[in-house]
Amino acid sequence: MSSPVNYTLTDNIGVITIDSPPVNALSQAVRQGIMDALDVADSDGSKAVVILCDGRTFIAGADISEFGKPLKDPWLPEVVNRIEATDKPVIAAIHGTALGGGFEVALSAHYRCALASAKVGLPEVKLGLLPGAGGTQRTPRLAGIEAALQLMTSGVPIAAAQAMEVGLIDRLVDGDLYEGAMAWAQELVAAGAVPRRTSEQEIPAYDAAIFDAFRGTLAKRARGQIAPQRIVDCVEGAATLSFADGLALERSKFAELMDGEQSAALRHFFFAERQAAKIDGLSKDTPTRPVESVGVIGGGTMGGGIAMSFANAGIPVTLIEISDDALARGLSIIDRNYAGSVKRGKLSESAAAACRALISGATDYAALAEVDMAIEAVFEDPNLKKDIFAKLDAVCKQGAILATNTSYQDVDAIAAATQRPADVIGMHFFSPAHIMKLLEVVRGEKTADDVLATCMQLAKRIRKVPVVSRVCYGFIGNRMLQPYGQQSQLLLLEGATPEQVDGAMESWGMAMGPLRVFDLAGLDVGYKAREALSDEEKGDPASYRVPDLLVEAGRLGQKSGSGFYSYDEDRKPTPDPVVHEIIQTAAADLGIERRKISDEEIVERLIGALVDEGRKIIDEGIAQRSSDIDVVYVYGYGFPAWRGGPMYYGDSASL
Ligand code: T1G
Repeated sequence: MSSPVNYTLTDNIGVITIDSPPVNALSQAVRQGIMDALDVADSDGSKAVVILCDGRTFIAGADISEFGKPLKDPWLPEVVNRIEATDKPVIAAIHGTALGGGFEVALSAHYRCALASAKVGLPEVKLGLLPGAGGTQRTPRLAGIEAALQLMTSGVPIAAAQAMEVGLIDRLVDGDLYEGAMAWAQELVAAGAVPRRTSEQEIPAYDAAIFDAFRGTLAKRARGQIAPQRIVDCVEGAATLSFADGLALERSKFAELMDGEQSAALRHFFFAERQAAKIDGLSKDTPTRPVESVGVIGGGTMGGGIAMSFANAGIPVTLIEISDDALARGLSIIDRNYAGSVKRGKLSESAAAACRALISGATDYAALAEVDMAIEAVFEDPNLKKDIFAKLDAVCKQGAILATNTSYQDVDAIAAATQRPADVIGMHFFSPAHIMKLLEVVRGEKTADDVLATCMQLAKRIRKVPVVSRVCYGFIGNRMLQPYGQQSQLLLLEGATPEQVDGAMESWGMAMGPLRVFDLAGLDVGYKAREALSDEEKGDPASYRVPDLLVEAGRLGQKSGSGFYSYDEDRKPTPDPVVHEIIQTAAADLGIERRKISDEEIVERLIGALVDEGRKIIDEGIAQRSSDIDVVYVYGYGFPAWRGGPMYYGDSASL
């Protein structure tokens, strides 16, 4: 099989071109190809060497699919050290995203240029790893300690211009990258430039206190995660050891992480997220419908956030409300959200204004006659939803996709309210909809394949992570939330306090404990939903007795200043003795004897509840695969990705 690495000698410049779709990952063949090309370059009279890639991007990292298998020679550290040792100038020419080992290849070159549109980054930490091919040693020598720590512990890529500012890139190329890189190589040769080896450069001045300060920040920001702390150790090594010893330290820390549970879980999750976008049995070239305009019905918190998600992707939106006042309120929520995004630096003023300009409002459904998609986002009243879909059926053009944002209702029953059930689908966003990445795409019995394919493609366009669900009460995420919530209530009655339950789960890695989540969502939501159910449908009274008592005492959660906790004006939760008494009274009424409960029991019962329900969801064919459920819980419910997701964790912990 031909090598994915091509070498040519052009005008006394050696050109190494890597062409290994989809992202030029550093597979064994690519690593070997680079070594072979360098052998030729050593003796062909070339005056300099340019390394660049064909296809969509410069090298996007080590080949993750090789991880966990016996590593084959040449190892990447050997390749990058070989590049740096070359006795003539080596220039890396970057486009797309030079990430991980790909950027380490560029760092081992003597000079670096890039298109302005390129990005560079060291995202290994997102795989529970650290840059293991010299990145922890070369980055601080070029960019300084602080920029290096920030780049590697965040794992977030930076734009080429920013990289140039900190010294990671030397030159931006306008126009054709190959032409620009070759011209620069000739300039360097003409100027008598020599190999400028990063390993021989001194670390720029720094404050030794930075390392422990960073460790402290990471202990909070990346609570429970090992890789960020090891990155600090390696960068500290770069500052205090010789280059060779620093490399040895990096190698040993890398091996420790690669063999660890957190990296295995994060590598699982990397592929799980990409697998979730694939629909078993649906051909990759299923046609899709154009979606160049969208209507959103309902201008509440969810409708406003959904409208913003589309506007932020450049898709015009018509927001429908029942009156001018309601519409004004809806649009003001959107204005407030954009102002918040600008204040937090997420969007520039001009970008926010451009997105906002794409959102218009109307109170007459006739405004939806030409939209390509209409998304209903009103409150969870099944009859109201059916009325709305009957109206959409009458107003929207043929071929328009009719979607509901319902978080648990029967999409098939909603579809039956129209003459076009094949055009109906669920698109369940998560609050706040303009921020949360998860999108449950709910496939009805009659949903057409092209409608499903369109929504999966559209999800990526509006920067969401789609997961397909079949129809059941609560689909995937909210259905699993029920037994999880019930267990949390039983634990309270049996002896735990809200702060113990939440503390145990947050120490374990959940972004937010269950009771804080319920206070955030509003205890009155569940209370109202239960009012519509019979006692039999409500299930075990113990699973909702305390929330009912709290709501009846006016404690609705954050929105009312108290729920399972009391909240100050900044919504900071404080344990509340009143709640402890309510719990103890409820336990007595239910004849439940209270006892001391360990954190371990709390974690085991709550995560076990998620896993058990997840397994039923798989057995019933509601989710395509268990890794899809992992994606739902990490992106929608704050489950720690470094534990792989509930199903991965359940299997690995033999729950
Ligand atoms: N290895 C193997 N396959 C990869 C890959 C990689 N590094 N990156 C992407 N793919 C596959 C992916 O599975 C998918 O396959 C296809 O490429 C398109 O990806 C020693 C140890 C580059 C920004 O962490 O962030 O280097 O599903 O759908 O949205 O220090 O892929 O089509 O069959 O994501 O346009 C460090 C991971 C590795 C970068 C493109 N590098 N990749 O995003 O496409 S560790 C990373 C990404 C390392 C060294 C260490 C993204 C992307 P399929 P995609 P995209």
